Amino acid sequence: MRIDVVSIFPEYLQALDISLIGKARREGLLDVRVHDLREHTHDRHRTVDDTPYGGGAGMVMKPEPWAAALGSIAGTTAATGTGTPATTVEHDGGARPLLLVPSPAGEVFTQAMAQELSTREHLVFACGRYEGIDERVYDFAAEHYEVRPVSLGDYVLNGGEVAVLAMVEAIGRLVPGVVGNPASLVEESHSDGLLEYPVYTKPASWEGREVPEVLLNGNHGKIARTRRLWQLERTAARRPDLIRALDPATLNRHDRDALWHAGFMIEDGRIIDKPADPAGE
Ligand code: 6GU
Repeated sequence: MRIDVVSIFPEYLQALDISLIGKARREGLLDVRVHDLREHTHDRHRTVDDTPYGGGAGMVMKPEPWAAALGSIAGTTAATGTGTPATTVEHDGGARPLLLVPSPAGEVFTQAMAQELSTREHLVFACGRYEGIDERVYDFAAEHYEVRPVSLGDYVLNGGEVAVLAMVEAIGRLVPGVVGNPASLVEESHSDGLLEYPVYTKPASWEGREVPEVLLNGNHGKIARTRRLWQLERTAARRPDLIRALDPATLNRHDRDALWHAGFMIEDGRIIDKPADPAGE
């Protein structure tokens, strides 16, 4: 998989040299290329921003450097600014690369999205700073890319770089060969719509705290059922929104029983909150 990242702070992306993603790059599984947006400026100050039309706080990223950077990555000649239409050179993979634009105004990035993106040939990330990138850049980019604004969640970062680190790690680890033991991708949080069950290691007794007995006696059927129960209990307590989003058809009798005890019920093929008990027990 090829991943290009465009940023005015390429040093931020140095974290992609280390750990699992760094190793995958050295092994040739991930071809990650970081680009400095300022390389695509032509003035002495290497200007990438300007004041917003219509007024308002902060600065907006200028379109020309973005067009040049994204155009060159897409294998095209960027618009010249003289009215000459861009000359399109066919992208090698056939399918257009995907341009992911980190933004708190984007669609929320999820494990399901990471799964989908991990099958793509070429991802490009455009890290905005300041109040954002001139909106016309997205329209321009749509001639060469499939454009998708993505958000990590409902909070604001100063720029896209930290979000790209998170997304490249989430996507890259799903690329075949990047994680040594693929089984570890199966039983982790969000892979089945639930949070992961709690895990324990030696010693069995530590600081007066015991590892749950069921894990010690080798009854693997019972362990699997207990772990599933723990997943449902933990998800109900921490992320009731994920419980409500489950398909009841995927739940067995034990699951339904656990969810009943956690305050949920199934009605008309949907999982809903159990009404408060009027007797008030
Ligand atoms: Cl992806 N970018 C920025 N700048 N802020 C964010 C975000 C992304 N996700 C949440 N907040």
